[in-house]
Amino acid sequence: MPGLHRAQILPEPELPDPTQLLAEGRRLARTVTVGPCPFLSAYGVRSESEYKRRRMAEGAIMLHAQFGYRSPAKSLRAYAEIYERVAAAGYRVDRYGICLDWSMGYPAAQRADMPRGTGLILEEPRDFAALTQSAPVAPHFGDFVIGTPAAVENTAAALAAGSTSIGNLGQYFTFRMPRWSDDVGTTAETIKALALCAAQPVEIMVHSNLDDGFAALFCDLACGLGAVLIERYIVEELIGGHVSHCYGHTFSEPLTRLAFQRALAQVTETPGSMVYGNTTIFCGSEVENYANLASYLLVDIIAQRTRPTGHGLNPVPVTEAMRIPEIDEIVDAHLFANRLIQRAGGLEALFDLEAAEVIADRLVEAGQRFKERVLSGLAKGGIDIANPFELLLAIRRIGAKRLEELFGPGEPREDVLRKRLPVVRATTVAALEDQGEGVVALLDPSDQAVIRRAGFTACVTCTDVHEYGKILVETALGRLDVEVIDAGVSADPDAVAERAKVAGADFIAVSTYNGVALDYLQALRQEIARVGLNVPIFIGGKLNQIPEDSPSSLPVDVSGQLQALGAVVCHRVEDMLEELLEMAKERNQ
Ligand code: B12
Repeated sequence: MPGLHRAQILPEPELPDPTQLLAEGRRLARTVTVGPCPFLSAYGVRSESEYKRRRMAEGAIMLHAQFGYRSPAKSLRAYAEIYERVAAAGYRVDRYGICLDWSMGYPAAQRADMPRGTGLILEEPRDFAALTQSAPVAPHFGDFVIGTPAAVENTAAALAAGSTSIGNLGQYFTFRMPRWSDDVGTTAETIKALALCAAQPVEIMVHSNLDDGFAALFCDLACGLGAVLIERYIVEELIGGHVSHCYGHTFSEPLTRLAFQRALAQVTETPGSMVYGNTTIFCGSEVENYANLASYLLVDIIAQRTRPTGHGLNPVPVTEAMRIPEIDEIVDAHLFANRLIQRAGGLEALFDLEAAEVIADRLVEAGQRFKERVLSGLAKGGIDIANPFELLLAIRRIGAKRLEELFGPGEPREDVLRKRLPVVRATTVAALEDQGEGVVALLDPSDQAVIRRAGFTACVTCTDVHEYGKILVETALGRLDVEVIDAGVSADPDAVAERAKVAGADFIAVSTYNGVALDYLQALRQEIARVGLNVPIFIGGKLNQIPEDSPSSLPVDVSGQLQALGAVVCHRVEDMLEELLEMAKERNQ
């Protein structure tokens, strides 16, 4: 097996000393502690994990609501109103996941000049506290806190606001802040923040959303469970904290969704933060999305009833694939979920739950092998696996695809993705590949041949962590013998332009989701002009942005403006293929 070499992964002659970073985080814990909030006082608990354990013992199913509007006033209203309206109907919201904007990952002092997305921006620590004072619901600061350049300041603000569930370690591995290349600094801040949590006198759940991290990109679900074990090793064994895992976005297959929960129950005692809604199955029809919602919630209800793991259930509003859900829509989803919990009583007797246990055992066994192979492979390559700094940075730099290729527990097989037969097949990446092939198959074979003959080179990229659109585009182009130059994920416009220039690309394909479409395209056009390139740009994904002067603070569609700037706007991959066919006909003449 080809190995890894330190010089390629960590070429720096010197890296920060983890002992000092850990000491700094622990020192900070003398002054930064968990502040009061209505949730902790109303239930008489010191932390959310204490509350979760109590509710698990009572056999209660907990519920999670997710929101974070650009307008702080609207977010404050949501914090109070969702709780009140759900309570008025006789139900309870246990926790709120606060959807901070991704620009919150920049240190506050540098944030003003950086790009921003569509979520909530809290300027001061007191803004964190104002939010959590609005209702007795557990505040979960699950994104853009731990794992970012602003990890320490955001963790301190979250703790002081009474939050005892803070993330997102998953994001550390995959997310790169635009215009921020200092991964050494980001890792140092992450270690300090982890130590600050670990040194608290109460249990802080370091939240990791596996789908935000590598799990969404593995082809073998066993690697996802292996990631849990590796994160436990780093946070619990090396740093002395507690890590709490969230899964769900991409877990569309009922049996493996249930099996993964069972596997988590086998390998961890820390309650789970939440099980996320299966957002990837949501479509453009609200009515049909009620069926989607019920399909995954039922699995999660049965999972918690028969083996409580503390995960809050997340009823995703039926409008989520179309827009950022409104307060009313979040309340509706909760009323639906609570009624479903009542109606699902006794349903478990109809299922063969043992089938999930069998898969869970396979996940645990193969996940452990993945963890051991990763750690021993890194050690052989010269990485100090007792040093959390080196381990975190090395894993982040190697990335999901290579880790799986090198250390996946499946049998080697040349003809499959990642060159290994998955122990338990993860469905998302495989489904995208099938979808890509399907799109190409819709083209007339003679048109396919025309595109193949043109011998195009494409530079493909995405502007943020959302990588599925990019994978889909790459698959379709690959099937048409277009040479794909991978300009990476969360790629800055200048790097994309350089890459396209060096590769002699005939066109650039951009997938974008984080509400930056217009700014990104403008910057990319400037950069390709700077390097002296004049090629078409195809752009697809979520083509929206919050206008500078918007009173509503909601993103609006910018397709028309993108088109006016000369981009080929693609609502489907087919739109790009039609245009490529015309380009190919011209070239082949
Ligand atoms: C999957 C998903 C994720 C996954 C991504 C996993 C991964 N590694 O890729 C995870 C869980 C990580 C994630 C995280 C977040 N997400 Co998200 N996510 C989604 C979701 C559910 C699906 C998007 C997707 O990948 N679809 C699959 C693609 C293949 O299908 P499609 O989108 O329909 O695309 C079609 C075309 O557009 C075309 N296409 C796409 N790109 C391109 C490019 C070209 C060149 C061409 C030709 C065609 C093309 O191909 C498809 C088929 O025709 C959407 C909601 C939704 N249902 O759309 C939210 C959504 C995109 N996310 C959103 C947000 C806000 C986030 C977060 C910022 C939330 C947070 N605060 O943490 C984080 C981002 C974190 C970060 N680090 O940036 C918002 C964006 C809001 C906006 N812009 O208005 C959305 C819309 C949800 C919502 N309604 O609020 N997310």
